[in-house]
Amino acid sequence: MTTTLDERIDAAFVPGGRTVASDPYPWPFDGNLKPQNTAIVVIDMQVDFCAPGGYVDSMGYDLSNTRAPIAPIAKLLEVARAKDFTVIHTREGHKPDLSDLPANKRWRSQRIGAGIGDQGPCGRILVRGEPGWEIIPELQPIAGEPIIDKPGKGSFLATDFDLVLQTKGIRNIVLCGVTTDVCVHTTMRDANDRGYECLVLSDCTGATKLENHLAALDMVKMQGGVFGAVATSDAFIAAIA
Ligand code: C5J
Repeated sequence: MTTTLDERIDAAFVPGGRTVASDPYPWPFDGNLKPQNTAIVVIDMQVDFCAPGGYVDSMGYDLSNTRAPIAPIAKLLEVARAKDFTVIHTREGHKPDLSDLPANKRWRSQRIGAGIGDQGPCGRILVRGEPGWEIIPELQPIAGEPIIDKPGKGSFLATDFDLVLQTKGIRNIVLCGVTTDVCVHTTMRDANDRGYECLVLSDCTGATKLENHLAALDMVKMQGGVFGAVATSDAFIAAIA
């Protein structure tokens, strides 16, 4: 039996369901928010992006922008873990032989004085196994939380991210981490195209420049929520409490 799109939307709707106070619509669209179908995805909270001596620091950017989400994410994870939500972490990094590092990515980073694969204060920049590639101590994964190692900006390319989400029955994704305009956005856009319902937490994300963070949040909200919705972590916590 075939069903129309309207019938599928009606069927997905949970009467009296749970939503987060978010912009531009109460998220998720159908009120179907449960620990069993929702993952908190923490993108690239690594030394290279958030700590002194890492990649972002070597490029000369103000670390306060990428460190701002640390405390809100820590608080969110405490609540989400207590409520049995799935938590997934990602790490951007390349193989030690750099066989998965595109030549243009290396060239551009060398040009700005932070060559990916080159030696820096925290080991070889964005190379798997190096101190700079590790997740920061404040946001260490706990036992059982999947870690997705990705060579690119998005979390789906050359990883088993989609398989992990599908296997766990996840259809809502709550995005945290850095950087809002690069890896968070690339992951969100790809997830959105695949039909995942995305929520970006404004205080749990950060970019290398505040204006870019704000612009990236704004982009989500265009066209009625072209990529999903934006909320604060307090709003999300209130909805799941
Ligand atoms: C970047 C990321 N900005 N995690 N990576 O190169 O956003």
